[in-house]
Amino acid sequence: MRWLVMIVCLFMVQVAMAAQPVEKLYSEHCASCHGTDRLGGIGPALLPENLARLRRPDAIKTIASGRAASQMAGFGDKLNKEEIESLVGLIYSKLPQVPVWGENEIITSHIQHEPAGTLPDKPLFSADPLNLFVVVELGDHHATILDGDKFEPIFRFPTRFALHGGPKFSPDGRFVYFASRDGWVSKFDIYNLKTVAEVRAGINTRNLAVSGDGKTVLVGNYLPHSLVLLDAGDLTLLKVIPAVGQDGKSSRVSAVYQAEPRGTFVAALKDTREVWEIVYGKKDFPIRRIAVDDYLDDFFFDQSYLHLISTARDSKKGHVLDLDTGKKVADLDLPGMPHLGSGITWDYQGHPVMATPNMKEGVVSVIDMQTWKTIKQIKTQGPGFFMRSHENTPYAWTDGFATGDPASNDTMTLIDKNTLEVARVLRPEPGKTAAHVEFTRDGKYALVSIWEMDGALVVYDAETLKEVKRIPMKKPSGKYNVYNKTTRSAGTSH
Ligand code: DHE
Repeated sequence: MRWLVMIVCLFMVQVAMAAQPVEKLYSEHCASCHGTDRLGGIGPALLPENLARLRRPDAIKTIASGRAASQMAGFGDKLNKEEIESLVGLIYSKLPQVPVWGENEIITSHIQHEPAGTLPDKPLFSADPLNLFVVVELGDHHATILDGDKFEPIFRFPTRFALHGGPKFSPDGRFVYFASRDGWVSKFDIYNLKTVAEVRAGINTRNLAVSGDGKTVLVGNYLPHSLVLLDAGDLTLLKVIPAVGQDGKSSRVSAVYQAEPRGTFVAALKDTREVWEIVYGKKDFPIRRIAVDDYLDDFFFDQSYLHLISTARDSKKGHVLDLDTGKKVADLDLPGMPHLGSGITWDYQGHPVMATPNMKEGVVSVIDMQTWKTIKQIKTQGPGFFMRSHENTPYAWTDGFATGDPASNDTMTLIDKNTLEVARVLRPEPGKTAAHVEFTRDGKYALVSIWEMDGALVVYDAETLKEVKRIPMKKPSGKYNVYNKTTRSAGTSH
C-alpha cells in the first residue's frame, strides 16, 4: 500500500512540476524577447498561427541550441528536456482570446527611421535601377539588392523576422515594401539603401499590396481578422477595416492584391463567402462586397484584371469571377492543390492561356482563358510551388519542391510555351532544393534559388540554359525584378 501512495505522490509532484512552471519558465526565459503575451518583441511572436511553418522537433532544437545568425540563444544548459517540451506545448497552444491589435497598437508601433522626402532622389549606385533584384534571404532574415546586369550584390540589410509573400514596389520602382508573418511592414528606399519607416499592422499577417497610384498600402491579416490601410509615404495608419462578412461572421484575410486597371484592391477572405473590392482613390475607401458561392482562396488575375481566378476551399474546382458583373462565369477543372498565386499567362496559338503549378501533384495545368477549358496537364518531376516566365523567353520554369520529395526537390522543369511539352529538366545542384525563378528585365537570364542555408542564386542564360554565375546566399527564397514587377510582366506574379 505504501508503495502505491508513494507512486501517486510522485505522480502528483511531477504533474505539479510540469503543469505549473511552464508559465514561469516562459516569463523567466522567453518573455523579455518574445513579449509577456507571446505577441513578439525583439524576437518573433510565439503563437501557433505564426509558428505554422516550424515543425515541433525544430522548435525543440531551436530552444535547446538557439538559432544561428540570430539573437536566439540556446537554453539546453538551463532547461531540461521536459521543460523544453512543455515550453513548446505552450507556444503551440492558442491564446484564449484573439489578441487586440487595433488602431492604438498600430499607431504606437510606428517607427520613422528617415523623415519622408529628406533623402536624395537619385540612386547612390550606377546600376540600372529598373534591372535590380530584391532577393529575400530567409536563412538569416536579410534582403539583398542585386545588380541585374553584373549579377553583383549592391547592398545587404537585415529584415524583420520571416518575411512572406512577394515584396511590392512603388510604381516608379524606388521603394520596396516588405511584410513579415509577424505583421511588420517595412518601407525600404532602394535609391538610398535605407529602411525609411516601419509599422506593425497585425499579429499574423498574410501579405501586402501597394495601390497602382503608389499612395496606399493594404495589409491583410489572419490575426486579428482585419485589413489595414497605410499611407505609402510614411506608413502611418489610414484605416483599420474589421474583416466581417454580411452574415456577421468575422474572417481571416487570406491575401490582398492591387488591381491597378480597376483602381482597386481585392481581398480574399478565408471564412466568409465574399470577395471584397476596395476603391483606393476614394475617400474612406468604400468596399464593394461581391457574394460568391464558396470560400475562395488563392487568387490569380488575367492581365486586364477583369477576371479573378481562384480556388474554392471545399471543391476540387477553380472558379472564374467577372469582376465587373460580380458573377461567376466558369468553373475550372483543377484537381489536386493548384497554386494559383504562382500562376502565369502567355499567348498560345493566338489565345491567352494561364498555367499553374500544383502543390499536391507533379502537374502543371494549362487553361485557355477564352473558353476556360483545361487544354493540357503537363507532367512535371513533382509537386511545384512557384512558376515563372517572361515575354522574351520560350520556356515556363517550375520547381518541384512543394512536398519536399527528394526525387523532385532539386529539379527545375522547363515547359516549351509553344508546344506545351517539357523541353528540359535542370538540376542546379543535385540533392539541394531548387526553387523560385525570376528573369532579368530583358528576359535573357533566369535566376534560380538554391533554397538552403548555404544556398545560392544560380544565374542561367535563359536561351542556352548554361550556368553563368553562382552567387552565395543564405536560403534565398523569392527574388523580384523591379522592371518585371512594376510593369506587371505576364510571366511573373503581381
Ligand atoms: Fe507563400 C506568396 C500563401 C507557404 C513562400 N504565399 C504567397 C502569396 C500567398 C501565399 C497568398 C501571394 C502573396 C503575395 O505575393 O503578396 N504561402 C501561402 C500559404 O497559404 C502557404 C501554403 C501556407 C502558409 O503558411 O502561409 C504558404 N509560402 C509558403 C511557404 O512555406 C514558403 C515556401 C516559404 C515561406 O516563406 O514561408 C512560401 N509565398 C512564398 C513566397 C511568395 C509567396 C516566396 C512570393 C512569391 C512571388 O514570387 O511573388
